[in-house]
Amino acid sequence: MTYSLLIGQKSYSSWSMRAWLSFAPFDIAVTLHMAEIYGDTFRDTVATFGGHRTVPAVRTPDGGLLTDSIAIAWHVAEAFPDRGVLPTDPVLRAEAQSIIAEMHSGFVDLRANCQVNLRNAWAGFQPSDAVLADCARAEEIWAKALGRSGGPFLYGDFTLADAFYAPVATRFLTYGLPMTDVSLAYAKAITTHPAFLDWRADGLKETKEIGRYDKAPLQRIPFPTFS
Ligand SMILES: N[C@@H](CCC(=O)N[C@@H](CS)C(=O)NCC(=O)O)C(=O)O
Repeated sequence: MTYSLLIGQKSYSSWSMRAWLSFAPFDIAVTLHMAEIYGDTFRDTVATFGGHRTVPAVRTPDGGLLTDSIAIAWHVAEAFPDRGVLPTDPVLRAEAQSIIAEMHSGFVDLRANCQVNLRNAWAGFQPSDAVLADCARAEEIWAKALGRSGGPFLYGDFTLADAFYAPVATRFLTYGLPMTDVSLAYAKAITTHPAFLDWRADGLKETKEIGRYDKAPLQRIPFPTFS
């Protein structure tokens, strides 16, 4: 038995991306199941899986149920202590746990105004002061961690902290939000990680757009990619 993970559309579901990146980069086998967020069958699909109203949800091999992304992350950290999912140094580990929790409960204005979209970017987006304040806090967190680790990820190798900040980094790219060179290098590291590339490639095969995430009359431009 492996883990079962219920996700939303890969182009759009930021919380699902976090859950996927809590397994795949650490070589933890997981079977994916799809529920179409904002689709007619969403509630029923989630309920049939055993979840509660939202994705992601995880069924563990021994029958446990996790219905929130931070619970999934903490479970992975507990169940796989030798996979480098969190820093081993106790001080860095505490910091990583703190910034994961901050991401999970915060960045409200960035999340509300800049929905994840891996299909395309938008030209001409004008961020509010509240969005810019969230961006500044993300960049502050990244600059501190990357300055210490030397990158490419927050604690050197990819950890759960990167899983949680991945959809923050992609929002900078989708909305052309101003970013420092350090943040851009981090966004490049995230979006060229093999687990992210697999996720996005699958997302690009999804045909249906989510109308409420459409930013018209802003112009669609290609989502930035890096080699
Ligand atoms: N706090 C939850 C949030 C999950 C969440 O809001 N998921 C969105 C998809 S990205 C969802 O299921 N939306 C559908 C809905 O609310 O009906 C978590 O961390 O897992």
